[in-house]
Amino acid sequence: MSDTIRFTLDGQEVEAEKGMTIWEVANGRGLKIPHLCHKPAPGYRPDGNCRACMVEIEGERTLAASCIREPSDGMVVKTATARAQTARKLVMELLLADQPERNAAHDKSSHLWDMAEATGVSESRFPTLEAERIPLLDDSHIAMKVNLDACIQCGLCVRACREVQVNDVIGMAGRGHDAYPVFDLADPMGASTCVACGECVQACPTGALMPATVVDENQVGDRADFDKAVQSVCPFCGVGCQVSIKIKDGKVKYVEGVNGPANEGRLCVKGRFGYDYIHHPHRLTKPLIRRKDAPEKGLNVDPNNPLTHFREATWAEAMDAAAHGLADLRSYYGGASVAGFGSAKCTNEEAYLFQKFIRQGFGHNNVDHCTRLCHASSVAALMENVGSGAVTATFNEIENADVAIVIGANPTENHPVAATFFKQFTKRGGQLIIMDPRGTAMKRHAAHMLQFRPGTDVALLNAIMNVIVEEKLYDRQYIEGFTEGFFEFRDHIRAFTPERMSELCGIDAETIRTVARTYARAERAMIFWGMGISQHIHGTDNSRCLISLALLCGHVGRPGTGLHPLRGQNNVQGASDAGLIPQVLPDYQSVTDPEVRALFKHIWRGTEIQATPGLTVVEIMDRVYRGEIKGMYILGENPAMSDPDVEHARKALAQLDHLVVQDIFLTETANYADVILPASALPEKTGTVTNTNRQVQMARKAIEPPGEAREDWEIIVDLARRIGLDWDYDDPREIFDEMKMSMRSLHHITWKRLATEHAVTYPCNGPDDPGQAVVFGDGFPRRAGRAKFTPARVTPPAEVPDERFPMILTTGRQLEHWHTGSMTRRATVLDAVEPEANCSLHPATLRKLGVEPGGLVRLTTRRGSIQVMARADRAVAEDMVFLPFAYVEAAANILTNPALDPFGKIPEFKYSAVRVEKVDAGQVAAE
Ligand SMILES: Nc1nc2c(c(=O)[nH]1)N[C@H]1C(S)=C(S)[C@@H](COP(=O)(O)OP(=O)(O)OC[C@H]3O[C@@H](n4cnc5c(=O)[nH]c(N)nc54)[C@H](O)[C@@H]3O)O[C@H]1N2
Ligand SMILES: Nc1nc2c(c(=O)[nH]1)N[C@H]1C(S)=C(S)[C@@H](COP(=O)(O)OP(=O)(O)OC[C@H]3O[C@@H](n4cnc5c(=O)[nH]c(N)nc54)[C@H](O)[C@@H]3O)O[C@H]1N2
Ligand SMILES: [Mo]
Repeated sequence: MSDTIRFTLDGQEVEAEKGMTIWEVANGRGLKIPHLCHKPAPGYRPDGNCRACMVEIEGERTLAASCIREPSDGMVVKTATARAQTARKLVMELLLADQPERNAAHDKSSHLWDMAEATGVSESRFPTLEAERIPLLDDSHIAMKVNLDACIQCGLCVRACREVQVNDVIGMAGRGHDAYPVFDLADPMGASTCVACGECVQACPTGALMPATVVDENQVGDRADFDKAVQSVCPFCGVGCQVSIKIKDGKVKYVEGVNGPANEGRLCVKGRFGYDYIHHPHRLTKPLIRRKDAPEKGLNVDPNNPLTHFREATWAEAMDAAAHGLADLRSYYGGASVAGFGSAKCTNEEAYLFQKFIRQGFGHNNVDHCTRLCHASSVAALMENVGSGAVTATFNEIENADVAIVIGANPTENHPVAATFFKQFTKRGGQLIIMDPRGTAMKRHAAHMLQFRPGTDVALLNAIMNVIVEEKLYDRQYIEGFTEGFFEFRDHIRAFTPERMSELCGIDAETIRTVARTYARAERAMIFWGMGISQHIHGTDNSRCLISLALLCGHVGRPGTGLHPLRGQNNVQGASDAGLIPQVLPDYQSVTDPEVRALFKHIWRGTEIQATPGLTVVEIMDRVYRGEIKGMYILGENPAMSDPDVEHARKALAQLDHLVVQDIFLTETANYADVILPASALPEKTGTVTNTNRQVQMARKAIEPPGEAREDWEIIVDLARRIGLDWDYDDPREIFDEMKMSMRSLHHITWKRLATEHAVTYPCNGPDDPGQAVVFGDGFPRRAGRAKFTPARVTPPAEVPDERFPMILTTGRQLEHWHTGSMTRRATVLDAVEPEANCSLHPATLRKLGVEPGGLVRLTTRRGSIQVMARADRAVAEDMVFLPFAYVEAAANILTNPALDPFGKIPEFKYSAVRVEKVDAGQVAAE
């Protein structure tokens, strides 16, 4: 049977792929058939309910909805007959009869009005139906306004919510013409379980659902009323959603998802509604220098009035102070007295410049960034065993998988758009296996939920691999062809029987066996992981197990298979690629390799690169604490909140002779600065960023930075010149071109391509190749092309519960907040949804403690103590507390353990022994 169909469309013989609809074929040929309930965007199934797209098919009595009708061989289709046009007009008129007048419309430029025009209808002959039959305004949600008088029952919001984002909140109540969308059973939107991804708002063709920022108090608005729309990349997480930022009067009016390779048009609450942090009055708009008469350094600066501690300065003055401070330390104590933390929130070009600034300017490699606190251990294990630190397949490859493991990650909150693809995978029958000590929202979609004991990943994973080895479920051919170390590994794994490991991890042996068989027998399977794997003193061992598991079963290198550590920050992949890592130069080229150093010496005009790997984040902080490092340059990081045992980090920061902080806000870290340089947020600058999928994308300037704030790259270049470097970049493009000289990963990726194509995945094999979604199908970038099995032993956490600290503290994230809160606590919608510092405990634990949900508890570890509101959450194990780290008033990192993984040097954020106590109202007043 042929895969093409031939039929006649408006008198022309046309060819179409099988499975296409008449509407698609027509649209592809430039014929505009009106459509309302049909959204030609990825993920949206045509529904054929509105009849706005009817066409005539020869020999058929009734007209056909072209959005769902597939042509057949020999069919004769006419899109513009009088009959079809009259029918479409009638549909439109009936719909308009019920609409608010156009000049009072919720969205004057709605798709509905466009389509009415296209159909040749401007008003309706029909009387307006009684307005009372449906609930009208629902303004209970801070981000979205619901005006059901404009609803045409097209069901797009339901498909958006249920099928695209798979949040299952919106449904239709009532029947026929009286049907209308409801949230959960019939809650106001604001009281429902809606996670505010706004997909429904983006899908709604009439303005019945609108971004709150677009409509006025009378619910009148116009989505097309903006000065410009700029295509860029979301500034929050590593998914790298492409966005269109609509700017009006110099401010972000609203944001829409664009069909980028990662997000396919989707966004989450932060990416859609979280941008007004860039307009917050706390934005730094002028350089600041610490006053000579300032009080002691510490967390005591009021962001509304920083002038008690700092004075405003001109750029020239501030840059001089910043540069002299660093250069003086260099000449007095030597280059090693200065270290730098770069940023995974800035662009690739900025990351590259920053590491070059430290390496070239100070002659050593003591430059690092938040990757150290993040996937450092995963990357260590991947480099060791696979030969590359990046993902082997994009997360979108889950589309081709039968089985997927998500372990130690909570994508519905932390990679919400990736999560939509995971949920869709389960709807198609894919088997999702979740392994997490905490019940996550994804649990509902899982075939297996292994809620095991925290810190016992090696035990659980080794037991799974024991089953695969004992039952010979492994892929022998793959192991022979593509790996090394299997026999030692097999001998090692024999001791880890499900029965023995079950005692450690708390999952019964039979479940372990079932899961092992499910993964091993899958035709194609993927593994996704996050901080629950990496942030342990055995984080590298945890990742080694995941790698071995995939290798055993040959689940790497083919579509629908792979290893995917979900990268966190919007540009942590790119910052790492660009060399913001103490052991390696750009593209993970080791500083210990003389050839590599020679290459950079050449590109950097004679600079000698130090051959010793530099110090990592926590190691740098320790040296600062000991007084060995006396000056720091910190770009777009907030270690005074994000480092483990943060009181220690804060004391260290306070001791610095000279601290230069470059940020967009006066952060907790900037509180300790000597000079503060006001930078620009991502939507205020142009540059490239690389997401978790290895997709290099172009972020574009949508708006001017506030006041005198400057783009980060400009500030770094200026500072470099002032410490004596002969830098002469005038544009990020020149920096990108220099990066290409040493980075093979950027082969065939040019600035020009990114400017027009918006995204290219690396590795990229040619000027027309969009890049490789799946890698290592024909071997690994290691010796003899083979990946390696590295056995892992069970290691207990650095600190286990005892009598004084009987429970387990685990820290992490919430959907609405970003890390240390600097951005999201200043974003109106996000802060309104999640305004208060909180922790979560099992209801039974709360009862035992005598604490009502919403009451206060005190959490104490060996490092310190905080008070925080406690929520009841059955997802948390009875002996655990979950604490997000976004809140300065109850900073999680006062409590966390700085013990490090020996390979990745990552701290154990996910496990400390803690004491939880009730705080009485009287005590609060007294404290
Ligand atoms: N909303 C939001 N999204 C974010 C961020 C944010 O701050 N806010 N940050 C971004 C960044 S930089 C990162 S790195 C990612 C992080 O994304 P995730 O890795 O999803 O982040 P976490 O919430 O820290 O932890 C993930 C899970 O680890 C589980 N866990 C705890 N202990 C263990 C254990 O011993 N074993 C296992 N297997 N699991 C355990 C926790 O229960 C939790 O569900 O998110 C990114 N996305
Ligand atoms: N307890 C606990 N601690 C953790 C973790 C945990 O799970 N638990 N997770 C760790 C992980 S995975 C990570 S990645 C780290 C994150 O730690 P950090 O990177 O320190 O946290 P952020 O809050 O993201 O800091 C980014 C800073 O950059 C600023 N910024 C944003 N955009 C720009 C820009 O364009 N230019 C400039 N110059 N500045 C900008 C923001 O205002 C903010 O101050 O936290 C780690 N700490
Ligand atoms: Mo991270």
